[in-house]
Amino acid sequence: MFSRLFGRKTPEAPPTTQGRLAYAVGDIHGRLDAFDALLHVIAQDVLVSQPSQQPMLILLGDYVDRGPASAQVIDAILRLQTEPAFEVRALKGNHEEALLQFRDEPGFGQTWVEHGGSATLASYGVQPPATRTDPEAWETARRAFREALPEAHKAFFEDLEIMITLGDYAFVHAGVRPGVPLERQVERDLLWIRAEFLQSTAKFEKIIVHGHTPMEEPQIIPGRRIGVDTGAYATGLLTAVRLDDSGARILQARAVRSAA
Ligand SMILES: [Mn+2]
Repeated sequence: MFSRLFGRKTPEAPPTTQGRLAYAVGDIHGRLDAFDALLHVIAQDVLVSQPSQQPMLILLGDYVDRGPASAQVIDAILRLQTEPAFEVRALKGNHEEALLQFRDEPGFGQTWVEHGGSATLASYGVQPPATRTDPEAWETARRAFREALPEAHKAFFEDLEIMITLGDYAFVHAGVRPGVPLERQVERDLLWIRAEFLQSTAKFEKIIVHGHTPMEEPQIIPGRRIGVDTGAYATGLLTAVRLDDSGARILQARAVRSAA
């Protein structure tokens, strides 16, 4: 009788995080002010939640470019990694890929600055070339950037993850290619994909938690995906999703001084 009672399938069982409390944070893009504000909101939530295990803080990538404090955001993440409050896991975004590409290829600088790289260079105290088409000036800037990049930052950028899984969730920067198993996904798609992923109706293996494509409102599409990029570099509004075995809930914070 009990087996019949308990064996009954719950029709709407929420997806599981295997008992963990986890927070996934959207694209920070150099907005240390918004990141600090959101960390405060998350810390308050942890206090109320009283998790039995260390909560996870999953950062969805695009820490640098566009906003004014890229290097300082990396410092803040490195500091969090030394503290016991969270298990910090950091994903690689396409902007971290661009930073590493410029470090190795000065010719890429011209493309990088079109996507916000000047702000990153400035945050490391490096002046981008006045003439963007001058290869020698770019080589000079690249050398200066390599010298300005602290060893810990270099290791941070090189060791970023491309996918994190937890229970029924998979965390990536941009999305996944529909129809391809998670274990066969390629880095290029995980860091860059947009429309093919966002517009897909194919079934994904897990619920995909992602950033990369800014939206006015975070998106929770039950059983499919959760998008939390709210364009913090322009809006000052940074978004996280809080996940545990009871489901998903959005947490947000706005920087005190918004650029919008
Ligand atoms: Mn991105």
